Amino acid sequence: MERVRSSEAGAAVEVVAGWLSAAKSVAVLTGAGISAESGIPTFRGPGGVWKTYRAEELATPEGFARDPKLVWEWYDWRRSVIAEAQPNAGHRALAALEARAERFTVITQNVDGLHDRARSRNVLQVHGDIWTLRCIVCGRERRDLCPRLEPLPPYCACGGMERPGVVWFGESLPQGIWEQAVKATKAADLFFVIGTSAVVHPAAGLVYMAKSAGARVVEINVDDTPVSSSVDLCWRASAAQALPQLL
Ligand code: BV8
Ligand code: ZN
Repeated sequence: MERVRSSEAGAAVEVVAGWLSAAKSVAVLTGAGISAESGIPTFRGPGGVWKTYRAEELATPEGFARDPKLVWEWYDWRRSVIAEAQPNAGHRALAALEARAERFTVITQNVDGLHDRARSRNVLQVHGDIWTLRCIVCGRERRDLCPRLEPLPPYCACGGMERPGVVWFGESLPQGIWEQAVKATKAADLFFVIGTSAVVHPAAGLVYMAKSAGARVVEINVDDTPVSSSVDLCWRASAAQALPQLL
């Protein structure tokens, strides 16, 4: 297992570019780190959003039931930050790399929609979408791109309160999307895990699934993570610096 540090980034580019040209099907798991260079704070890093808030209060059904207004204030703030953000060179490089393999799937834990805005064509949002609102009474979903919702919490035409269309802790992932993510992971001969602390399951489990299905696994992260010791190549670099080098 090769551990390439950013100082030997040249070596990483050569090796990964070689694996990419030989790959028929590529799957990529991304986390908040790929959006960091778009100005969107990560969850667990220095200055991460979980620092100012506690995850269990905000990203759980119990937290929402207890204080829907507080949870909505947090999501409304995040929506306003994301509305100002642009896809960065990392998102754009991933979209461009799609043409390099017969099958190329982006599996993202991010709810910011930046992969779609960067024109990636095959994106699986396994933790939902921050722009989607879902009524807790009638279940109707709608996309609302207005970064400052009025009133908070928002209400559905049926009178029911709406929640963010994201997956909270203790909630299962959207069935169909998760199945597609597993299928793409098992079929991949090259798997990237980019900008995730790999502590949230079942998403983080895709890395081990790819490995045991025989894929080569490349981690692109500025830091060590629990999967770093299991991947074939650790590329210690930011996503916006590393990915464009593969083009
Ligand atoms: C479920 C909501 C059950 C959306 C989120 C014990 C063991 C295993 C699992 C569990 C356990 N106890 C509880 C669980 C289950 C739990 C879980 O995993 N908990 C963890 C914390 C222990 N999981 C769940 O509850 C999941 N559901 O299991 O359901 C079930 C099953 C069947 C039927 C019914 C129920 C649901 C998980 C989804 C939770 N929702 N958020 C939102 O508001 O965004 S999770 C939250 O963390 C975000 O969604 C985010 O996507 C996710 C992961 O965070 P990351 O993306 O990795 O971001 P982070 O800040 O952590 O890391 C950033 C990384 O980037 C760092 O490594 C950093 O070094 C790097 N970086 C920074 N800058 C850069 C960079 N890398 C590259 N370039 C840079 N420039
Ligand atoms: Zn409704």
